[in-house]
Parts: sequence; C-alpha cells; structure tokens
Amino acid sequence: MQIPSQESNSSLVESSLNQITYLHSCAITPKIFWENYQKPGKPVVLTGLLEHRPEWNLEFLNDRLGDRKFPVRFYGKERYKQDKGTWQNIGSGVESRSMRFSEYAQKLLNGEADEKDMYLGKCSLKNTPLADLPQINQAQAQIGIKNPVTDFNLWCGLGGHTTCLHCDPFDGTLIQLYGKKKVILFPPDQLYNLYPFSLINHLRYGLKMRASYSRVYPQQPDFALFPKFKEAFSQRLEVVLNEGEILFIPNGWWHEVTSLGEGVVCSINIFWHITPLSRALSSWNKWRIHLASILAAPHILKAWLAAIISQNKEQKLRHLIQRL
Ligand SMILES: O=C(O)CCC(=O)C(=O)O
Repeated sequence: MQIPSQESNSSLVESSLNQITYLHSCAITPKIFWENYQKPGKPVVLTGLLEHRPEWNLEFLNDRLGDRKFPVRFYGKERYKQDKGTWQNIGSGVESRSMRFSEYAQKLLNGEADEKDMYLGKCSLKNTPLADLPQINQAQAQIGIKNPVTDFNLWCGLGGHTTCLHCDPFDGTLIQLYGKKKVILFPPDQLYNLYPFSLINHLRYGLKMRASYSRVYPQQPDFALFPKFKEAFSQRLEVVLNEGEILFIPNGWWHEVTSLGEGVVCSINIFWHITPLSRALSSWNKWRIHLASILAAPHILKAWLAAIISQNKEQKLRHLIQRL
C-alpha cells in the first residue's frame, strides 16, 4: 500500500512511505515539529539527526553495561503461536530474570536468547554510563520536545522478536540505534477495532495482563475471528525504522514493533508528557490505561510490600517501577 501523504506545507523536506511522514533534520525546527506533529498528535519519522553517533553494537553495549543487572524477559518461542486470549501475562508482565548485561550478551551470542525469545525490554539507563547521551539530547533540543516522564529505556534483543500491539499513556520517541525494526501503527480512534484486552483483567492479574494490549496479530490478521479489525487494518501505517532514525509515537497510537534481521537489534526510547494538555485530557486511550492501573492497585500494593521486605529490596522496587 503506497499512498503518498498530502502535506499542505510544501516547504518541509518530506517524503512518504506507506503514509508515514519522513522529516529530514535540515527541515526540523521546534516550531515545525510542534505545529505539524506534536500538537495534532501525528506520528513522524525524523531522519538525519544522529549522524555522528557511536555504533551501538553488542561490544559497545557490553563495554558500557556489562556489569549492570537488568530484568530480561523470557517470552518463549511458542507464545506468538497461541491465541492471545489464553495468555496470563503480557509485555512487562511476562516472566523475567535479573542478570548482568554480560550474561545476556553471552546468551545473545550462543543461541539461548533466540531459543527462548529473551528480550531486554524497557530497561531504564538511569545511573549507568549511558544515562547521559549528549547527541540524543541535542537531537531532542532540535525537535523541541520537553518534559520527559521517564529516563532513556533500552530495548535490545535479536531479530525476530516482536513487542506485540499496544499503546502507551504518554507520547514516546523510539530511537533506532543498531539494526532495524518494523513498526506497524494504528490511529487512536481504532481502539475497539483492535480488540483490546478488557479492563477487568487487571482485577485478576494486576499489571501482568494489560488493557493497553490488543488481541490481534497485525502480521497474521484473522478477519473471521476479529471482523472489526478489517477497518483498523486498512488504516495502518507501516515503517521500517533504520539506524539513526527517530519515530515519534504520539499517545494513543497503537504500535507493534518487530526486530528485523538475524543479529542484535538495539533501540532506546523515552516517554514525554503530552502537550497540549487538551490532547491528553481528551485521550480515552490514556484514561483507560490509568483506570487499569487503579483496578490493579491491590496487586501493585502487594508487590510493593513484598519488595520492601525482601532482601533484594532495591532491585525489586526498581523492577516494580519499570512495570508501571
Ligand atoms: O522496541 C520495542 O520493542 C518496543 C518499543 C515501544 O513499544 C515504544 O517505544 O513505545
């Protein structure tokens, strides 16, 4: 599906692929980003902002993070062959094990990570040698985006891993640093055509199951089981995110992210408070996620109590915060 986007402002240096807009660094100013993308909540791929970055390969990561511990998620190869309706955990709720990055790197190299579909997802880089990233901060200043909700988070695994279809309660920027990722996006108003998990799940499973995840597989659509998905599918945007590119994912835009190729693929992301406030206040996708957290509150409280009496208090609390 190759439909060129209809940008009214022809002075922008843009080209389009599968409807997503590409904006090159020579045309990016805070005003252009704000007017055309942040204010209306429209996804865009920003290119040319990270030309002189280091290569974020496994050697680079292991050198900076080798002795740091992170929760590594074990998805298992069978997961994506199953009906998502049978799952009892999802996203950051899947079983994870804390390990040093050097141990994870070993598993990426020796095939174990591939065999068990292990993924280092949404791991905060706070208090690590990669916490401060001047080039990325400079790129963010050129975009003009402000008020982060989180620190930089690392997402690192092997080609073939999929972070399945979900939406986030904040705006996000996904920064591709090594290898490529395919991202499929759906507009916020397609919420119920994407068959989201019910809010009620949070009463039973806490944050292990999420109403912010969809039951459909966009890469293997089953229109007989999910007939309303046909409409959402016709509105999807697809992008292959290359090294050095930044994808702006506004709040409420559902997205599925697949690492491409066979080797290591690495990105970082960061979440931002939504501006203008009116876009935040009018986002049902956002309020639905906050409502889900309220329903999960007894489970969160229980996990918090377990963490503060545990011997690994600091680590457990860090993992809990990462899940929120
Ligand atoms: O890279 C990934 O696996 C997922 C990233 C993501 O969901 C995000 O940036 O919001």
